[in-house]
Amino acid sequence: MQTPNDLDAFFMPFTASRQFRQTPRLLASAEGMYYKTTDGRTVLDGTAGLWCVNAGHCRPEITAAIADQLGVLDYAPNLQVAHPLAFDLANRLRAITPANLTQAFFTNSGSESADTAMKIARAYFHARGETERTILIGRARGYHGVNYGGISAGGIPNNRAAFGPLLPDTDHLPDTHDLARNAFSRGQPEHGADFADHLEVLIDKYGPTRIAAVMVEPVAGSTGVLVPPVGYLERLRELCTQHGILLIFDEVITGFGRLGAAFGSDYFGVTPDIMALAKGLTSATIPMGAVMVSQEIHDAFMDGPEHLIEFFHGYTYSGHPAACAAALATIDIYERENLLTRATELSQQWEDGLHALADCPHVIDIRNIGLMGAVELAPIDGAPVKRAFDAFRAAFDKGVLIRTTGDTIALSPPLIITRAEIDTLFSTLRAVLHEI
Ligand code: PXG
Ligand code: PLP
Repeated sequence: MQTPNDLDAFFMPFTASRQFRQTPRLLASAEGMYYKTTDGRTVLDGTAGLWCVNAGHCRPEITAAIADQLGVLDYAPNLQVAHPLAFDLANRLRAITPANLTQAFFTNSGSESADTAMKIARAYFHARGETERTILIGRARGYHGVNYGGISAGGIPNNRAAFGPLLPDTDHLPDTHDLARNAFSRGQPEHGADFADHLEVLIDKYGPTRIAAVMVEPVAGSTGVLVPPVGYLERLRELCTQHGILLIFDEVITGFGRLGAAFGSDYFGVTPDIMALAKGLTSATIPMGAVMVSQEIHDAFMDGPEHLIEFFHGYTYSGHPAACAAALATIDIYERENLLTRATELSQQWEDGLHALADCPHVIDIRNIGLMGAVELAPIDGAPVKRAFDAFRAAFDKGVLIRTTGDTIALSPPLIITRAEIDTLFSTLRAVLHEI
């Protein structure tokens, strides 16, 4: 593959693009745990692409399923007509997600899943005649994609600052990051279940009948792997149930084995009313997301004359045949290779290897859960973000892809990673931290 000689026409997502165009990093191909660059170098994928290539790259069973499907039925709408694979996939998801989640709505990304989840929550209360319940509560440092619902409920300042006014009737819980009490926790931090109690402050502020839903990531990923304190998610669930508020888990990252259980909900033993999925659903081969809802939520829509549309929402590509084929083949691999629980076997080595970096320069916190990890660095005075970005570039030059957010390095390899590759990942990171 030729390196493009004019990089100007592509308006790049979330990129320091002027810097990028001076020293482009271009990926040409991938297999298993590795990318190959356009200049022929091999790069170990420490981030599963963007937290999404859970089954590893270019798995022949998935790519063949997609190719075969495209040769048989390239596209069919699922509006008023439909195709069988969408039902097959919905049934498959019903079987592997928590038992109370029974219907799947299909989207094309995590952003669409997050916005769809919020729309379902509001429309559910609308259908029940509780028309005052419109407020959507997210969390500081939460990431729910980049559409207007997602950035309104989300809590990442840079993703919100330039785009206002945002959606009204949104508010936020505080984030659970507490360096003073919890730095260098292994797994779930001990302190901070009480951060959930802030929901009571919001219920007091708005009144008991105004809040429709609380949406959180079970583990906040994009903001730098914030692991929920022991008891926190349980407390949120309890308060939501007590006050008639729907609990939405955004499992776009934590779904499909990232923590060592099929879903974060299974890992923590806390069940939401609505679950947003994407990324690992197709191991990122074809863009696809899904929103799982409970029978009760689904049934609230099944009212009125039978010839009328029940939910005025949907995408041209909801349940696209190639995406359904990709998802079904991906779930086959997850089940055949026990990938959804594989992180459990590797998590002790992962935790030990990661926390061994605590003696490296600049490190102020290390966090881990399942096959997610974060190394938080002290910012350079007057130049926040630069230190982690220097680490990213140095790691790439040494043949390892990591992800950075703020001054935190985030890691989330494909679930097929070997023990030797985990060692390589951390020894490279050690060298990087001593070099920058
Ligand atoms: N919810 C969560 C929890 C996510 O992590 C989305 C929604 C949005 O998904 P889409 O498919 O619309 O991107 C995400 C996506 C990063 C990074 O730097 C993370 C994501 C996307 C881009 C960058 O960590 N997560
Ligand atoms: N914009 C226009 C003009 C459209 O006609 C449509 C869909 O028909 C959309 C946006 C939405 O596109 P999608 O369904 O792919 O999200």
